[in-house]
Amino acid sequence: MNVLLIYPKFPDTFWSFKYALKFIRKKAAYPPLGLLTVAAMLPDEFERRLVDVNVDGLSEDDLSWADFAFIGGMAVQRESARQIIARCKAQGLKVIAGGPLFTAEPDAFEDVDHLVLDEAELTLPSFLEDLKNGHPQKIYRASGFCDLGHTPPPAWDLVEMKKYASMSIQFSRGCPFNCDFCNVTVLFGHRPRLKSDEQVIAELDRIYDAGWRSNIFFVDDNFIGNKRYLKTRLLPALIEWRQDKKGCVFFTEASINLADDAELLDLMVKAGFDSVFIGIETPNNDSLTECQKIQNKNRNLINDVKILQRAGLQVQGGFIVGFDSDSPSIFQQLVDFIQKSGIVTAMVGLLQAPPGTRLFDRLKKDNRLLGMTISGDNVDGSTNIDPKMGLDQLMTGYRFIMGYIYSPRHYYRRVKVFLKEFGNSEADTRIDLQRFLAFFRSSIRLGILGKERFHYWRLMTWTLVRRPRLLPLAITLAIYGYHFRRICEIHIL
Ligand code: B12
Ligand code: SF4
Repeated sequence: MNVLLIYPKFPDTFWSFKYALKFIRKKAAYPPLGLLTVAAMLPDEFERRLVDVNVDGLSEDDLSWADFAFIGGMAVQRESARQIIARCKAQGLKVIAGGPLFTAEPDAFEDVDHLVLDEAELTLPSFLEDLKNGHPQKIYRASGFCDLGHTPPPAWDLVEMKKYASMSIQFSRGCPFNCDFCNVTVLFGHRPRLKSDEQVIAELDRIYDAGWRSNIFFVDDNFIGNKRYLKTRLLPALIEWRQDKKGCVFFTEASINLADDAELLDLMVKAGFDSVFIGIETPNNDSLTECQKIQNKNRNLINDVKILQRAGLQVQGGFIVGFDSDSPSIFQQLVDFIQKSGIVTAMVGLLQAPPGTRLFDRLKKDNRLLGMTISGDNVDGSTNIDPKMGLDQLMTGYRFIMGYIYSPRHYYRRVKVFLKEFGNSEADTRIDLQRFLAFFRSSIRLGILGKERFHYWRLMTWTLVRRPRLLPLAITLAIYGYHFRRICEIHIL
């Protein structure tokens, strides 16, 4: 049995990092961890090949080799997934699909032969059993959530790591909070489920033994969902693991209450974390109440961000505009917040209602949904909601925010605010060949040809004089800025 695992293409979005990846000659930011995990669950007698369309073409040879195509992905990959399914069907392949896109929208994929939905740990065994017995069903669903203690390590032998900017690992799924626009708790539950520290270390060993010496993304919904386990088991194990390792630094996603726990913060930095993505959403307390993001309420959010930055974590932030409680003053308020906080990577999106969320149900009842699905890209200025302030005003305000925060002048100013604040992290600050080449290419593209050239050299000079250790980071952020600006120019402004 030959199984071809196919990961559809990401369009050019904020998250694709397309324009930044060119500077470091990488094809994609992250490998398809879901498909690699599924691959590891297939019986040994199955031959497996992986084609990540973001790094390699899907060839006729691949298609004619395969008996089955296993396709996974998220909503933003919808169009590419459709095209791939059509090609596979034209070739006579049986198509098996799973992962977030298909789990959220199974009815939209009539032509898929077998929809193996929810967590594969729960549904794949029944499909494989039925396949063996010759009567596989159209759809497999699970009612509960799996125990991650039984999830096998991803099949890393199927990817060429050097084509990616970062590797990925998952420690937990689920989140203890309950924000009404978020489908994480619908998909993965409230009680964070964990892999053991032994499992995580074994996965890291595989990645390291395969030669990887760079960024590793802990793709958890909320890394700090179980603080006790982190403090007593995982972080001490990571600290020990890193002692004789080179080059590996971690980043993850967490909730803002990380700023309240100095011990946890200290352990994370010692364990090698140098950045964290946080859903800040809005400085408007009424909007936080509206969406039930209670953990962000009644706090000095800028101060919280500074605590994290001083401790040695770069904070990337997710922001949303378009809540019912937002008045037109929110646009300026948000811009001021972002500039002051020194959150360089600020992902601002319009409020969207993903199917399955409480927000979706509420707006559906009120007849305020403009569409039953979301685009899947939270930074493209689209929404399926009829906003209270009116779509035109919201879009004008949104364009103002994006134009402002990603203009060279304000972007580079923000980088400096951040670099001034950034404490000592375990960040890898060596100037290796890849970094040297990135500097060389950025000097030409941004420092000579780019309209940001003045800001670019001013930042590099300032960093060299005041924070020389952070020069590689300044270069990386300049390159990110170029990517964000290009995406804004093409899709939003
Ligand atoms: C890492 C990640 C990313 C990475 C992507 C890396 C990559 N190349 O895949 C980045 C940062 C780029 C990203 C971006 C976004 N993401 Co994202 N992301 C995640 C995250 C946190 C982890 C994904 C992961 O690797 N999980 C680990 C693997 C093991 O799990 P898995 O992929 O779900 O696979 C399991 C099952 O789904 C299933 N499965 C998966 N594939 C297949 C295939 C087959 C054939 C079968 C049978 C089963 C199967 O089996 C696996 C084992 O159980 C998830 C949340 C989560 N907990 O999964 C969100 C998630 C996938 N992202 C989501 C969203 C919405 C986004 C963004 C819009 C931003 C945002 N708001 O978060 C952007 C969109 C991208 C863009 N604009 O380009 C949603 C997807 C919703 C949907 N319906 O598609 C999720 C579920 C989070 C959420 N908010 O609910 N994301
Ligand atoms: S804290 Fe983040 S992951 Fe958890 S429910 Fe809220 S938005 Fe979703």
